[in-house]
Amino acid sequence: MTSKPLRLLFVSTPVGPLGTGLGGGVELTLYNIAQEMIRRGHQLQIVAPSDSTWDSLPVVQIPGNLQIIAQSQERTDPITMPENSVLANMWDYARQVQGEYDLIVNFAYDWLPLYLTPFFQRPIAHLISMGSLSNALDQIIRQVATQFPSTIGFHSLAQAATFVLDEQFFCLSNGIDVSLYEFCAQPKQQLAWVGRISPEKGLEDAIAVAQITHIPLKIMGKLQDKSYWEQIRQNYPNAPFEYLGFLSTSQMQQVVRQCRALLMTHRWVEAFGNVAIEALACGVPVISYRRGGPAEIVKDGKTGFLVEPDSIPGLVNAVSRLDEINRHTCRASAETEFSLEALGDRFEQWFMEILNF
Ligand code: HBI
Repeated sequence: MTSKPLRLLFVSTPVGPLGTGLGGGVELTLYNIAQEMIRRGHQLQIVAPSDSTWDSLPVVQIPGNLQIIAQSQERTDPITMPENSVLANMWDYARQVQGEYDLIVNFAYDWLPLYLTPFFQRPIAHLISMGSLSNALDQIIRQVATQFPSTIGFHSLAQAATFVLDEQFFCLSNGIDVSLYEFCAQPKQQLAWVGRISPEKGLEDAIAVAQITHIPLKIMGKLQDKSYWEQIRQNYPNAPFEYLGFLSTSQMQQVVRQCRALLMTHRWVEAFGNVAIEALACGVPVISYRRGGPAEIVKDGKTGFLVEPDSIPGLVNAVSRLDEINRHTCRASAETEFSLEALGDRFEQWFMEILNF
């Protein structure tokens, strides 16, 4: 606990209202850390796009047009802003109320809040939720890291490394409410894949594993790229897989906990991999490409297996070794390293560093 309660303003991602799954992993992170900060006695206000459905937390809903998702743009694309931008509107609101808060926390992976930092009277902590995708964003992140040391926060060292920063940054890892996940000792003969269905997540490799091993694959997550999904279905007409849609955390963990393993087949440097710690919390081993955040979460041979990136034979071999993993070890690693308690400690440490406590 910091010496005194902090007054915190959390400004959400502009790609979708909270509760729709459009915000991907950063939505879950925001929810978890907001809950934990309130539990610790801090005052909290969340600012998010209209139609957010988080009734259990204090959300100011801001109208305006959503931002294009950064991963759909080219590295050299100029920064784009729609007319009546919800991102601009959220930050205009933050400007107006900043005097009521000790610290503002930015959850958007966007240029504007970073550029606005020196214009604000209150410090802004930036949680960067993905690896490097855009030259313009990389540059403004480096600029803020230089001008405002330790205000840039990442989820993993691999993610931070994609930005080539000399300056100081803070590594938060991530965390979940482990009590929402139920341990399962005796899984069914099935595998899980959870994530936004979009090319950077490499779903086709997991389906190839299902085809080769004849182990049914349960797919969960937001169907973000329909043409990509149709392409996969055409390429693997007979593979044993079932798409269950975008499920709530409790519905998702009900399915994942009964699986022999979670497969992580991402093409890009996954900033962290929330689904990995969610699976571990259910006692489910994680088989992941040795790439990005999951490589800092999975203990190879202990809580799952790290596989040579993009190697389907590597994934298949790891599936054949699953009986070497003790499912209790998976649960224990979630409880010690990735609990809300552990996450809250890291965020408070970050806030105190920024506020020079
Ligand atoms: N794109 N422009 C933009 N802004 C975001 O905040 C954003 C995004 N794409 C994906 C995303 N956030 C989240 O799904 C990931 O950070 C987890």
